[in-house]
Amino acid sequence: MLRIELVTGDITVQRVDAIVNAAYSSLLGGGGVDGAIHAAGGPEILAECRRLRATALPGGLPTGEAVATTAGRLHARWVIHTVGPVWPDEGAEADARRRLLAAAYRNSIGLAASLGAASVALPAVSAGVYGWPATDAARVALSTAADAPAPGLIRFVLFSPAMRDVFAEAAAALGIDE
Ligand code: AR6
Repeated sequence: MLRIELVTGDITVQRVDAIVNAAYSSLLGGGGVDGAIHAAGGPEILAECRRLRATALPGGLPTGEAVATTAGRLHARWVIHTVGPVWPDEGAEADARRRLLAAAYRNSIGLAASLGAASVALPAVSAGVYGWPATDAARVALSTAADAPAPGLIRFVLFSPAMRDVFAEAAAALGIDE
């Protein structure tokens, strides 16, 4: 049975098996939730990202894909790094980019499940620096999560009450119980 939760708060303090990071493709850190996760989790996470860059991912992590590292000092076993797409300036690009945003969620949740995680916390990927409009971001996030093959808990951790409200409205529109 899949449970979807919407909470307002800081993803770095969640007690779940896996925490998803909205990363930059270099995996070498950045601002926003990425910066917060590295700051709270400590240098072990960055060290493992650097090892991945030196081995499996010399070109960085492609948009829409996901990779796991240690969660360092966080109350989780894994950080799952994914790269969301930047909101396109041209409308014609929107559908292709939207598929990439869905892929980022699907691959993150799928990787968490395959590692054995029973609970996963996710931020609003692409809805910050990458400029994705909140309502659309919420719709993509929730519809993808509702289709996830994994049993267990999917918790969206929204940084502001306003973003939580947007997710709650999208959940209601999609008929998703939260
Ligand atoms: N907990 C939960 N959500 C947070 C937190 C937090 N501690 N901090 C910020 N958010 P963003 P993106 C929210 O910009 O748009 C980075 O520099 C934030 O309010 O972190 O995917 C990376 O290195 C917003 O709603 O990610 C990349 O270069 C959401 O998390 C780039 O930004 C996502 O905002 C990725 O941009």
